[in-house]
Amino acid sequence: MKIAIFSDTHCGFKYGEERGEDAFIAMEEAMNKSLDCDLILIAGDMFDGKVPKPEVYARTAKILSKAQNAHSNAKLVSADKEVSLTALRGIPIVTIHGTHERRAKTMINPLHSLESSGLLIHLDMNTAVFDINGQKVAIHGFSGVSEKYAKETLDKWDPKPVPGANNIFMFHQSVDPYIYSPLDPPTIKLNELPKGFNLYILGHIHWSDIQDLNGGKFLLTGSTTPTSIHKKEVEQPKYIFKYDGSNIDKIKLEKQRKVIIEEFEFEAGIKEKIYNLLSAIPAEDPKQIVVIKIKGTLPKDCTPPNFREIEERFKDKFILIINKNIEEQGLENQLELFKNLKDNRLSPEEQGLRILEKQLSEMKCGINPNEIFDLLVEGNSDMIFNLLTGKQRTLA
Ligand SMILES: [Mn+2]
Repeated sequence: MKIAIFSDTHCGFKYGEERGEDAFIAMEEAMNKSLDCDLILIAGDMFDGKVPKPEVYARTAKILSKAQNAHSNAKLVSADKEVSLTALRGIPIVTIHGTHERRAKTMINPLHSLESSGLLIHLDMNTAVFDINGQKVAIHGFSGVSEKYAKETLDKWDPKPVPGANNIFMFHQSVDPYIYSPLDPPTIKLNELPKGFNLYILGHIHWSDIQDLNGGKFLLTGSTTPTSIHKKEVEQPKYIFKYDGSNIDKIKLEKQRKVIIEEFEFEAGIKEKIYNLLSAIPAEDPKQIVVIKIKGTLPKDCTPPNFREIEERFKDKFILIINKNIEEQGLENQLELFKNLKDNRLSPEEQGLRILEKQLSEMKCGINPNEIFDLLVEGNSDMIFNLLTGKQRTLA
């Protein structure tokens, strides 16, 4: 058997901007390199947003549809959900949704839409069993849930390996020690994952890793494209992976921009230092992404430095990202909300969810904030009002 695995393609990331094509280029390369496999597994965050633009949706769908014209030896044996025959044409694609696509349970997310279009199988606490050349493979998919509820949701589902099959557990969460944001701590630990699986596949974290776990393998896929750029992911290439039932092969993605991260302490003459560094790096095609991180404290009564000139001067040579993390003296106690957003890059949605959680718990309200938050975001406030006032008892 040959199973292709990748994750976090983030289609739609910076769509319409200079880096807007990168996610599609990487996903197309990942897909082309997967076309000699029997199954393709995508571990979440295929899209960068919950409601992708029709342009983004169409381009992603077109890339996925390549699998339907390729050959596969995989035959569906059973599934605990309805699977359309169309999704089984060519190489079946099995996915879960990630943090970026997650919407309230009662809503349609973009993976549901792709499944309705017959392009893939979307697992949300579901298991699909395939036969590949007489060998059984069971894919158990745990789509992304809010970190706070991950452990209790997983315990409740309690997936069990299918006897006689090669069992793959695919999920998209922070798992101790693989943590995306310290502000959003995981409730699942690596050594507490359900036992008895041959392969554990984790998306979500954008750098990759492979280790032994529970007598099988653990694969952290990493992303196919950099979004918010972590130092760790810059140190390694981007990959897709191929699993033969026991071993994992790494296949490097070639069509990547080079990413350079340089850190500076805020001090006199900093602009000149940055200017000299940027002048010394030779230009490349495609343009490199250069991330300049500036740390330090700005003396009182000193105007914050302006890097517009530098950005303007090098905009044709690099994609330049200047992160100014300079604190002004006396302003250390910045608003917590602002600081959290800035330092941890929590989306406004995650931040909003946190506020709602806090308010509901102060009200001693038993409603799961995670379930109603997306309804609120979508403007479904009447239903929420009725729920909170007791006029309505269930979400349906
Ligand atoms: Mn992601």
